[in-house]
Amino acid sequence: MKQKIGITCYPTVGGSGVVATELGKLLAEKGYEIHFISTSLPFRLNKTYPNIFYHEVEVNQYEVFQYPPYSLTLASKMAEVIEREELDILHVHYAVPHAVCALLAKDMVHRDVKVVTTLHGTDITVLGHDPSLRGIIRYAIDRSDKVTAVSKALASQTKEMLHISKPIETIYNFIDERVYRPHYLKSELKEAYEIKEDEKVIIHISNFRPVKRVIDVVEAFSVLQKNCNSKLLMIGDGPERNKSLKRAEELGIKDYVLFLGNQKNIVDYLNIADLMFLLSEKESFGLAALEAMACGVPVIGTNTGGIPEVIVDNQTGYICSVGDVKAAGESGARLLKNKQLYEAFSYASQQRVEKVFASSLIVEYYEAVYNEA
Ligand code: GMT
Repeated sequence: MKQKIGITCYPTVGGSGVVATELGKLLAEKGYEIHFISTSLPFRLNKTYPNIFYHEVEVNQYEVFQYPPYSLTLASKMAEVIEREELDILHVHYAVPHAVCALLAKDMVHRDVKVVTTLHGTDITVLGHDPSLRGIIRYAIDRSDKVTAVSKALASQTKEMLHISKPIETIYNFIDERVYRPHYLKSELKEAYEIKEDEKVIIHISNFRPVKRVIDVVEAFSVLQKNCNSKLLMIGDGPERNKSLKRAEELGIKDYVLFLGNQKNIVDYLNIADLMFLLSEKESFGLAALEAMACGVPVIGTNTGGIPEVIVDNQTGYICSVGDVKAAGESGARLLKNKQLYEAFSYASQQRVEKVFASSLIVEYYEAVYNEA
């Protein structure tokens, strides 16, 4: 019989929530019983599945607490669901607080549930530097039955930073290839945005946090734009949006940069794009790059975290140093102007997704982890 699996993630927009939800959906399609335990319905859970259940964690504010007790409420809900639904596995995304909550829940119940923790980055690359949290992150990793990380870079960084000897298995992000593929609706959507037929489309998709270096994206585009007739689509929203808009004004390229905010049908935008910029200073994997590559869009990325494990330099895109906007812009323009080279990169991008990041492969890796646990 297939295991019963509880999944906890941040259900709002974000790569980790996407990976957790898509994994739950694919496991459900393979016959597993899946129980999402989170504060709201994961946003990608957009279809009905008879074997997917959702257990809401209701975090209340009490006068006696200065802060709402999210972690305690979650641990308590996890314990309740483990016992009532007879879960075999709790797969939690993020070491803090989710793995800590899962370990607490495991301790509360009379059932040998196994805890599988997936590290997505921020818990290590940001929180791991905080001396007040290092101990609890190390505890969460050491006590989990199995730990996975979304890139080799993240796995080794975690081991080094936190002095962890426990094996951390790398399982890459994946995409649903039924959704992320070339659609060829280029001309209609381009027209809707008044992008001319011969103009190239550069795309950036992120949450506009400072680590994403969206100002670099605008600056790199400004270099590219000098050599190649093009427009930049900035998709997403976050703290650096206004600064990047201001930078576009300063550089005199405001009319060529379209800030579209958060969008649902990302695949449609990827299908009018010719090139993606992902110029982060920290990025444990870069799911947005993978989604672009699946649609045949080469990516220019930075030499940081897991990005070089996704983009093969000089084959599916280019890798440049963090902050080197000149190299990013110039290599982008060169690629877009060489039709033959561009087509080879586009094809190689799709091939790489099929061979290395296919959802069927990645789901099997997670199943093996569950069985080992
Ligand atoms: O990129 C973000 O800021 C969102 C973050 C998240 O928690 O969803 O994404 C992280 O997890 C994704 C899924 O594993 C990775 O593809 C992203 O690279 C990673 N983000 C960072 O490391 C900054």
